[in-house]
Amino acid sequence: MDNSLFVRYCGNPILTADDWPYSCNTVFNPAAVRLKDGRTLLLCRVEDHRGMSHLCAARSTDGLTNWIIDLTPTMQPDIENHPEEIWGVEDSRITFVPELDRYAVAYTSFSGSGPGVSLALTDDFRSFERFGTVMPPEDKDAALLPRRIGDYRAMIHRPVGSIGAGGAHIWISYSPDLRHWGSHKMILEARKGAWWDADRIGLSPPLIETSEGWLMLYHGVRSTVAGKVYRVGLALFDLEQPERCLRRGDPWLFASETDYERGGDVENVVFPCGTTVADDGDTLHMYYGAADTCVPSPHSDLKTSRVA
Ligand code: BMA
Repeated sequence: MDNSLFVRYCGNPILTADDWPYSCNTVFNPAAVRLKDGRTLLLCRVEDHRGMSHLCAARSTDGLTNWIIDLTPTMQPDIENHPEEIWGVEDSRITFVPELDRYAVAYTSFSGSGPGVSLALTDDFRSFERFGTVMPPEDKDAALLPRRIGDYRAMIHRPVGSIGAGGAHIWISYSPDLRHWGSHKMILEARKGAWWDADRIGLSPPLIETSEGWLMLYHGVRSTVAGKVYRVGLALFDLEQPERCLRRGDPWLFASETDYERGGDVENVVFPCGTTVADDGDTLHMYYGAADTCVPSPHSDLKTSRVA
């Protein structure tokens, strides 16, 4: 039975490789942000026919239809200056940072040593100031918080332990300057056994600031004989001490159900990387990759106040 918190848009999927102005294999796992002019920008992961990914921006006035897609890749791997991007750039998350008046884009740089976290700043999603690797491999699923915690910037990310017991859990790290990171703490642990989030977890969209705390949508992965199943759940963290988990939901709240989520390059994957808040201030639009193949969008009636 459906226990989804979200309602799928009837026009799903909203973006596929067929919509793209140039040839590609798949379009998925988009970061999302409302621009200052109210338009929605999705920074989509686009996989080419070599299997390598880059990022490409699509803009829409209503966040659902009439997407204007950049005619060429928006952010390509820059292998000469950033060899850690040799196998592509993937799965970005966007945070608008009012203090900098710029957007911070955290993304996976797929290096020869595995995936790491890279960071870039941009004003316009046309040029990017790259900071290079901020979390070395293996690490991914990162997003910056929109404001400082005390004196420090904070980033959520998901390092992977090399030994079975190391696991794949969600961490927070702090930085004075966006380049040097420390005070690393694990904030949410993958559960064990039969749980839907038993094998590995990772941040999905950037944290959402509400009056109750930082709301986290995270993905959980369970390994089955038929492969991995990705689902989405919720946790809430303290506003001034975001390493303190205040509450964690038990059931998942979003999972693969439709044909476009169950079938594709990687079956049974829903992988959100961005949310936006609609003009009513209450409706949350969640953008996700489905089956590593396309981009649908559901919305929820989740109440969000004081959204950064
Ligand atoms: C994760 C990431 C995502 C991908 C998912 C399912 O590890 O690599 O980019 O969508 O696996 O394949």
